[in-house]
Amino acid sequence: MVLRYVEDRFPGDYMATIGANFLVKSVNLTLDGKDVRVGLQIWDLGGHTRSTQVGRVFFQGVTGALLVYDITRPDTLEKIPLWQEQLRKYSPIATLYLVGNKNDLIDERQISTSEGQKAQTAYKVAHFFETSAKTGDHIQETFEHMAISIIELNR
Ligand SMILES: Nc1nc2c(ncn2[C@@H]2O[C@H](COP(=O)(O)OP(=O)(O)OP(=O)(O)O)[C@@H](O)[C@H]2O)c(=O)[nH]1
Ligand SMILES: [Mg+2]
Repeated sequence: MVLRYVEDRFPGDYMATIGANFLVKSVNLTLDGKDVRVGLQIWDLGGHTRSTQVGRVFFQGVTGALLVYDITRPDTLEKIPLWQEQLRKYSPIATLYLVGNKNDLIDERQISTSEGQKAQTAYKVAHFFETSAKTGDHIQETFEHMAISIIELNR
């Protein structure tokens, strides 16, 4: 998702994120009808980061987070509360998004949109999106919705 958003590419082969990657992007956003230029600092955490000693370093000072699950794999949705717990502990003010990714995999879908929304309510996450890093569906919308929410909440 981050590569699709920042570099507009989708490498087909799986490369597990070791530790974390840090990316930056400058974007023009519209706030109160005015165009503003905003610098985004994005940490992409590997799936193993949560349970490590250094994990805490990445969670501190976070202003917003996308909690991403795979709509074809229920186990990934089940792990969301564990990530949430870390974020609430170290960054209580972070604006959270529940994101169901891979919505291009229509035949393999195991979590419906309404089940995703139910999880959003159950987990008390502020926002919900479904995306595809492969097709680009709702990628820009999700990141920029978060950027605008963060700015609005922190001014
Ligand atoms: N069809 C489809 N495949 C995707 C999509 N997003 C990611 N993938 C594939 O799913 C696999 C895992 O994607 P990653 O983005 O590396 O997953 P990750 O959550 O960063 O994994 P870790 O870094 O190990 O935590 C890769 O093979 C991707 O090509 C998507 O939207 N649609
Ligand atoms: Mg990764």
